[in-house]
Amino acid sequence: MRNQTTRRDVLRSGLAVAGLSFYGIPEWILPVLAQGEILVPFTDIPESFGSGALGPTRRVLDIRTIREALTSKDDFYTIQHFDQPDINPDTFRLKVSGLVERPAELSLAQIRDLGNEELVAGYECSGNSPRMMQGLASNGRWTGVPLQTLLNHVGVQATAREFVFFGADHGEENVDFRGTSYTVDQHFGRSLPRADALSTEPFLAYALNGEPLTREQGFPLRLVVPGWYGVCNVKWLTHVRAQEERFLGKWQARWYRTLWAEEIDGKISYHETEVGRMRVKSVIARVTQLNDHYTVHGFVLNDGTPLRSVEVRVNNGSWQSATLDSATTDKYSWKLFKYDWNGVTPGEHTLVSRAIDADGTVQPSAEALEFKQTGLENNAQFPRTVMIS
Ligand SMILES: Nc1nc2c(c(=O)[nH]1)N[C@H]1C(S)=C(S)[C@@H](COP(=O)(O)O)O[C@H]1N2
Ligand SMILES: [Mo]
Repeated sequence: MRNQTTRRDVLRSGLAVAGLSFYGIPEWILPVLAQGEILVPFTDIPESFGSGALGPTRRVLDIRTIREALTSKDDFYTIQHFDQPDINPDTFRLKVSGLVERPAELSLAQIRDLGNEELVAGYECSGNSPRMMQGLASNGRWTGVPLQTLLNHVGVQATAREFVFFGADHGEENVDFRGTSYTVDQHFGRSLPRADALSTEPFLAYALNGEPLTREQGFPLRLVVPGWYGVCNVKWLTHVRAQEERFLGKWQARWYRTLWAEEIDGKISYHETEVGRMRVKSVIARVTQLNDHYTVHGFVLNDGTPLRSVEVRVNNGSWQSATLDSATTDKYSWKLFKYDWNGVTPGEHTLVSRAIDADGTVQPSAEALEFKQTGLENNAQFPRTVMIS
């Protein structure tokens, strides 16, 4: 018998689990406003939802409070899988091993001697979504050393194909192999292929916005891979290993994957991809009123491809151009935008934004993203509702 399940049913089935909450339910923090400015209330924020601290070591940014290019260290979202290790900076060493000419163990002072450069980069957790009111995203100015400088310092062998980055944090993990489960202690680890690792972009950061990293941000050293999802930015970085084999650790090969359905010749086929570069996403963060003037504010994150446009649409009208903030033009910074909302009438209104990059990639509508079966990498357009009184 032919399977009668429709394409839509197949696609929907994968979405069923996405409704589960996994971060808890804290309190909203009241956003700070400029003088005279009134925050127009969103009517789409579930009462059960909150931002701020999600327990001692996790934090969501209330995106209605985004006023400046950089997120302060105390607001910067934070998340990780194990406990936050407490690292003594005096005894800290970054180990570089494997297929390098001169394996090394570098102190913090030696790393600082390698370079003192700056990089503005924002990122979001690949699990960021409407459910989290898009608050697993932030933007910072990092100080540190390009990874390339470190790799030149130790000398990379020709056979090195994969570069693995381990954090000091670790815990018991199950590794399943054909019906047998091995419970072993593992460190958080992520990898980059040679071309990406040797590019000028990945960055070893020891400071955020001019101050040493806090413990939750990965003190004393972390990796920042600009344009990639948060998971790639290994915190408490203590070991870089160059190897020939592909790295198949849990956080690389299993936990951070996306299952896609694809229609080929009228048939659905499925494939899985790793979580890597950020998919272009714009988000409306707040709406303000100053006298009778209304402004829609938001941000865009992507893989660093220049943006062609950011657009806002009111009540299913036509897409209108928003203006990008000149304070956020760095390649990997998030881009803040504003839209002057004219002709506002009392009542409830729906606002949505979309970003289009220079390659013509358009931020998808939720419907266009139905081919994505699993919850990560949700860059769908995010309609917001506001009440004008
Ligand atoms: N060592 C280590 N680094 C890690 C993680 C982790 O669990 N351990 N979590 C990753 C994930 S999933 C995200 S979203 C970012 C969050 O970085 P932040 O806390 O600085 O915002 O850290 C990444 N780096
Ligand atoms: Mo994440």
